[in-house]
Amino acid sequence: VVLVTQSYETLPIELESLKAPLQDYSSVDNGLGEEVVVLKVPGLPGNRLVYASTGPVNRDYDDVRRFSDAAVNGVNRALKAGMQRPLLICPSHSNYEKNTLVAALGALQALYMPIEVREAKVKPTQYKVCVLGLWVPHEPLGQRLVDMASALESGRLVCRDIGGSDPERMAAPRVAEYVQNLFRDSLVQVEVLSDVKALEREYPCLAAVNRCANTIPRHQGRVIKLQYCGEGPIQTTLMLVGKGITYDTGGADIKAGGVMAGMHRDKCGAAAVAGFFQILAKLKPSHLKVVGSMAMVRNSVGADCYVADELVVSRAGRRVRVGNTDAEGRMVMVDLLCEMKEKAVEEVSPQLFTIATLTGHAIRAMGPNYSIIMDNGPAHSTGNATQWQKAGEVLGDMFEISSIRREDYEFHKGKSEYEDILQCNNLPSTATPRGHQTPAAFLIMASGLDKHGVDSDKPLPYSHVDIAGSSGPFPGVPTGAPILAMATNYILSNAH
Ligand SMILES: *[C@@H]1O[C@H](CO)[C@@H](O)[C@H](O)[C@H]1NC(C)=O
Ligand SMILES: CC(=O)N[C@H]1CO[C@H](CO)[C@@H](O)[C@@H]1O
Ligand SMILES: [Zn+2]
Repeated sequence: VVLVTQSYETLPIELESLKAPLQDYSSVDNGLGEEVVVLKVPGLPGNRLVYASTGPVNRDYDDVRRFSDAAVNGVNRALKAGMQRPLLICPSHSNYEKNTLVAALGALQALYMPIEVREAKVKPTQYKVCVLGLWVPHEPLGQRLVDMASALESGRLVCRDIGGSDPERMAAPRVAEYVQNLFRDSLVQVEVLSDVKALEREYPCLAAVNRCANTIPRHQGRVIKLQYCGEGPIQTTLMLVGKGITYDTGGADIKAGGVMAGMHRDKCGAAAVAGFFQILAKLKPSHLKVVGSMAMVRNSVGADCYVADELVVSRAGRRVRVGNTDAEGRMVMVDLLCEMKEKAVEEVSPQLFTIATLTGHAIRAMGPNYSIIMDNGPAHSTGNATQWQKAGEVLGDMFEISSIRREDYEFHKGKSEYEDILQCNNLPSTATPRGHQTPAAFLIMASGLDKHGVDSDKPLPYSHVDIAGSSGPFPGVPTGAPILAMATNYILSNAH
């Protein structure tokens, strides 16, 4: 038994029997509320109890992540103790409607095994545990909890597999293969574009980044298109573009001084898009249509790499001056966003998104554990960023909100007659004021979304999501941000 709770004093009546041993133990250890402890409790399954307290949950500044953090610690301790069949008990808490599910997701995060390890070991008997049990007071609650935790976790697993794996295992062609296998016989349609001529024609900014990697067959870029269409009349259409840089060397403005390590994680935006589709495939929400594009490209250095100063004409017909090849994320997404914009006019209530580990500045600004969301005019006027932030709080997938301002547009205006738009300055985002906001303005300008503002004939709500901070630590395992917030906002809110 792994018990995750704020305080054993307030355990519900069904768990009364766990109180006495904890009371007894607390008489010799004041640290019970802070450290994870293992107690011998005769009569319990396995005769032992792991107690992982959340500590006091301060409603002024704490949030439901206290429960997932405690579950991670509890399960890790259980693994150390050699438990093969942990039963997670996290009784409900009056301030957090979904704290039990959040704890279950924390436990599952701790039990994740990287795809490289799974593929090398093959035998399920070598997984971290045989089974994870979840305790609930009534059986029907249990089925719902298991279904929900399994569906959400399967999406995060896909996200971690793609986002967390090394640049060869998850090179673009192999990501395409993984995604095709994953969605075979599901409601998600997959289309993979690999023809370099077609990529150059349809997505010139993406093709510029891909030019160097394209000389090495196993590193060649892919655009992976996904589509899900739920039953019943469609009420909302989500259009998602994910950044999938399988490795970011920085290009010829190369990442120097030891900052290149970890850059296989630059594909976590596209990985999140795939993960969200996996949740759609499992939960099959009605009235919802989702269209996704994963921009899988390697930003390599070599004789044919794109360089600063080049002029590239975007799909929307804007002449873009490359300022820094390390600003490749916006390049690979912008023409896919433009294509979404073209399609959006035929969709029911479309909402467009880019999801990307885009800027170091996002981490500088908000710290490592927060996604940042920024609305364009139409999305801002309906309060979409605020809605995402609220949805994120339910399962502990946290957001900060930023605003796109006039300075951000000004920053990307062409500096001479040669170009309409400047892609980037010559500094890293961390050394640039408003370094995480300006790329959103670039994406709006170079995709032509600026023609779909609040005052236009056809306003299109668009939000840019920067997950550079929240995607997870390296070394370490990707978090799966922001798919829990997305699932809460667009699937769970309708289903229950
Ligand atoms: C981010 O969250 C993790 C997990 O809760 C925690 O271990 C880490 O200390 C946090 N980082 C910062 C800088 O707060
Ligand atoms: C909370 C909120 O108003 N969300 C909005 C997000 O954008 C779509 C499309 O414009 C609206 O329909 C939602 O109401
Ligand atoms: Zn880069």
